[in-house]
Amino acid sequence: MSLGRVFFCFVFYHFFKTTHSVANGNNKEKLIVRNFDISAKGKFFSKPGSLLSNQTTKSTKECCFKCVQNKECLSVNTIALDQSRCQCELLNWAGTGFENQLVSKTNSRFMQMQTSCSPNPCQNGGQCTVKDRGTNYTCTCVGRTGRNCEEKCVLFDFESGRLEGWNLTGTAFNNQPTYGDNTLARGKPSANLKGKWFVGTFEDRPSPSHPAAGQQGNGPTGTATSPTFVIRGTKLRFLIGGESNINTERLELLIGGSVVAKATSTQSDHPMTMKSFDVTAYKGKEARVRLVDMSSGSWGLLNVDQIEDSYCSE
Ligand SMILES: *[C@@H]1O[C@H](CO)[C@@H](O)[C@H](O)[C@H]1NC(C)=O
Ligand SMILES: *[C@@H]1O[C@H](CO)[C@@H](O)[C@H](O)[C@H]1NC(C)=O
Ligand SMILES: *[C@@H]1O[C@H](CO)[C@@H](O)[C@H](O)[C@H]1NC(C)=O
Ligand SMILES: [Ca+2]
Ligand SMILES: [Ca+2]
Repeated sequence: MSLGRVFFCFVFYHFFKTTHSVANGNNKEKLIVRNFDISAKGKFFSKPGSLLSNQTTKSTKECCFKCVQNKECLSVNTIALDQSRCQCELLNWAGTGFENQLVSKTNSRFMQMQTSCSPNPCQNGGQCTVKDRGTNYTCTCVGRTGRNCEEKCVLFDFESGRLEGWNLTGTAFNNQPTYGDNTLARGKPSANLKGKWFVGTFEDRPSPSHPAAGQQGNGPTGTATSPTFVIRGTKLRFLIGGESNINTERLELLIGGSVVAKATSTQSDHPMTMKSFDVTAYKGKEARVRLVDMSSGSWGLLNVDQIEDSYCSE
């Protein structure tokens, strides 16, 4: 990504604002400065529908100047023809992710006017495309959402190895999350975790340096309430396993402190399976999930992992 690297073509442009009446001789004159960044050398930008005009200018700078004068223009291709002439293409496109639209050509340059995409406001690998003549932008996000791709769709995957911001009661969740496939390490079926960590209230392996197969057993009970998040999509998905008993082992969705949905494991077993809640009615609302282990008896355990909002795959 070379945006914002080199300011090559500074254009000072006298702009005569003609909204004031000529009669009072009070035309406002503004000095507009436009910087162009070299986005690619030895290559030009080629995207159907982006070419505004094609002309010959004396210099690269003159080409930039033509661009500034054209209200639709956001970038230029210049191709040096000889010492005193260059082919100047005015383009209506600017943004990031242009690399796969470039064509190699000797003595050519693709330069973009500085816009609201430079520097790229889209986070987490999102691509920026300008709109409203460069004064605004839209982000195309990958696995994220929000205006600047700042919001996660994977809400809780426990991959930090800590229950950061979770509110615990009782003792069942004190040693959570669990590192690795600890049920498998105990000679039981795989927990079917995603990544390296999950929450398993029978397990006791709170770090890689704790021995595999460590267990706290069915005895501990308690709850773990997540930090708040905003519901974006139509579904809240999660992996859930352990005892199949909604009264004692469950995952709850809380809105404004009230339980609006709850789920338990499909069968009393360790492997987690994907379940989901339809959350269409709660779009835009703040929510939390609460994990509940209220049993000390046989199969009194809950496994949970990968709690995600479906928004990014809709
Ligand atoms: C632009 O003009 C040049 C001559 O200056 C010409 O060679 C080229 O084919 C033109 N390109 C397009 C896309 O019209
Ligand atoms: C830019 O566009 C967004 C919508 O995509 C809008 O909410 C925002 O107000 C716009 N900003 C400006 C400065 O026009
Ligand atoms: C944690 O939960 C308890 C019990 O519901 C509550 O009293 C307390 O305020 C909560 N703390 C935080 C930081 O949310
Ligand atoms: Ca995980
Ligand atoms: Ca328990």
